[in-house]
Amino acid sequence: MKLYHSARSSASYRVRIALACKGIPYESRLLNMQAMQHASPEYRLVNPVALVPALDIGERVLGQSLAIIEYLEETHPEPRLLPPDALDRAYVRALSHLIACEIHPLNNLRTLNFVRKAYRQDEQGINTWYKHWIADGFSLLESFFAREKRHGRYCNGNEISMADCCIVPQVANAQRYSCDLAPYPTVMRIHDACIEMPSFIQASPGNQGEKWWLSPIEDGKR
Ligand SMILES: N[C@@H](CCC(=O)N[C@@H](CS)C(=O)NCC(=O)O)C(=O)O
Repeated sequence: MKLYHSARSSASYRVRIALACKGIPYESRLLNMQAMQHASPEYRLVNPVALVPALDIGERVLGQSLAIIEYLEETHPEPRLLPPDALDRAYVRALSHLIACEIHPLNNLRTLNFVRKAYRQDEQGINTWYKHWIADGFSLLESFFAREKRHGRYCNGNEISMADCCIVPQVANAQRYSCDLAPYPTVMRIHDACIEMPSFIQASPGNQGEKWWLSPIEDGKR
């Protein structure tokens, strides 16, 4: 398998955590998003929607981090990232979607670039936007935890799940923008417990190196 990803992309980080938790080996194809490599014609040959991550499994290239994690779960069931009980699974998926669908897109690169350009915002304006949507989304997460009462050391009791693969990268993004995370103690407690684990350390942005992907020819995409 080849994973096309970017070190600080939270959607990529989700998939790296899942791969590391399951101990699945892969070749890293690191894209430099600051250099807009994800939008290059070369990368569009790999993934026409110009987003990371993408997982090349040989006969197909898979996109969308949660779809990739669910694929990995079905093909490599142990250790599991989705619980055996249907209601628990719905809970884990709801939490994952809350992060991936309600929080992440509002602060994605192209969203921020659009706000910057179309509304003529400087870095201070972008920071205000970013912090607003993090505070809004993290409050939703705290309310969700408070109502469901299914969390323990991790999002779903004491077992790592797909929701943990989502919460840690989202916190990393918020920390990068110096958001105040003190009002979200449950989120932070779960985050702090997860990042001690070797699989989360292995998947972290700081451990991805800086060997950028350059050659679609080498990857057989031309
Ligand atoms: N829903 C997608 C989101 C993928 C995504 O938006 N990735 C970001 C990096 S975290 C990206 O490629 N952004 C490029 C852009 O916004 O132009 C997933 O979960 O894979």
